[in-house]
Amino acid sequence: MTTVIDAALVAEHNAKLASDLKADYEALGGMLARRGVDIEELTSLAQTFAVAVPSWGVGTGGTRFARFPGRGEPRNVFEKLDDCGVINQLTKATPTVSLHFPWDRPSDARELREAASALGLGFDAVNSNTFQDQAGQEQTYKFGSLTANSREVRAQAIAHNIDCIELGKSLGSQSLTVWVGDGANFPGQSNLRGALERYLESMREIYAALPDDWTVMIEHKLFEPAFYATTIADWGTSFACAQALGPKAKCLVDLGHHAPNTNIEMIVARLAQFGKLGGFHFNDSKYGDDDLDSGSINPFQLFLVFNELADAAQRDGAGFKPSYMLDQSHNVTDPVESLMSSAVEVQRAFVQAALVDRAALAGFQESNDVLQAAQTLKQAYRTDVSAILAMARVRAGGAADPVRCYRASGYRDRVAAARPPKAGASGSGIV
Ligand code: LRH
Ligand code: MN
Ligand code: MN
Repeated sequence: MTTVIDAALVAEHNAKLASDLKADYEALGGMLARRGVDIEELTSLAQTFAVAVPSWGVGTGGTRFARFPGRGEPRNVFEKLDDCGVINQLTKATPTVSLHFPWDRPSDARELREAASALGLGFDAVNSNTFQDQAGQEQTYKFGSLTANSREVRAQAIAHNIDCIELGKSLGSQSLTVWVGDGANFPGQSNLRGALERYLESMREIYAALPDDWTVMIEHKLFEPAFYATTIADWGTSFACAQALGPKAKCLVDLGHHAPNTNIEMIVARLAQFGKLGGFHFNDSKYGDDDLDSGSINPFQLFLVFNELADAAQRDGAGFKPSYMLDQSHNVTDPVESLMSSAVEVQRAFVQAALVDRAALAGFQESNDVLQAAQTLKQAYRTDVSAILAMARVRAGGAADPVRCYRASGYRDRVAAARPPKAGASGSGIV
């Protein structure tokens, strides 16, 4: 397996931080032991955590208004994989990549699969894209894709999704995520019920092309680019469609795709209860689909989501295994640094949720001791588990401090020299 940053440099970085880490780890271990918690168990648990990196996240994103290219941006899917390799090498928490087609369409799928495995990477869900016209395409998605009035447009969108499944199969992926921006900008523009009927009709054809061990994940989003009525706007619509399609259809929750203040953890609980929680796109937001780094705005919400996931895991056992993916895009930070930070923040929420004393919580709920129930969650959330995360990384060969190690490696300078800027690099900042 190739490493993209010199392993000796990572070892040197870890050696410098070793005594501080040991002291922090022992102090935390002592504190947790007084609560009856074994730090070693938590560290092993942290090592089981994995979240996929979105291929489109390693390029510099943009907004609907502007795009400011970053230094050393990857120019193709192989370079994107290299960046993903660095993220996993230093965090040891991102062993898979989620590809987006046609942005990442390889000319040779086997070559791509081999490049990934040389970096120790595999592939999570593949994403289709019918929210944007592609060069050489016959029909336009201006008025929708899977819900379009035109039979020809729908057929093209269905064929693209089936093509994504075929590509995904050859890459070892096992799920397809479908997000469509279809909807209306004005009242009266489309028949609201008719659009959903056409969506289901199209999705049935895509569903029929799924291998037995595959899942199709329906991603809802409140608005944008449709500003009046988005066809798959909410988890209720997503859930109803997943139910109508069958057991291989599930729902994907992108944290940025809800109205401000929506109780996302409750959506997670509902979907888990009814066996339809397929996966996540983790990110953070203040206003809308902001695609900011996980945990940067509302880390307590992220913790509460993981608290529901811990509850579902306890109830449903090993069968409960939603996909964890990041979905973010940046204009102002180095995407590798941002993705590493996000992966660590999601892992932090996972470990903090494992610290919740579930038996005590259930007892306080039973006796209606509201204050103590809330405090039980807060105690876990307030615990700084950074030393556990760092120890889990170091033991797995990652970096004690991924961002510091990355900066010391000079990776960005090296790729900036090797990857001269390319105008309008694809795969980021479109939505
Ligand atoms: C839509 C979305 C969806 C797309 C990605 C680029 O806003 O979250 O997941 O595939 O952004
Ligand atoms: Mn998303
Ligand atoms: Mn989004």
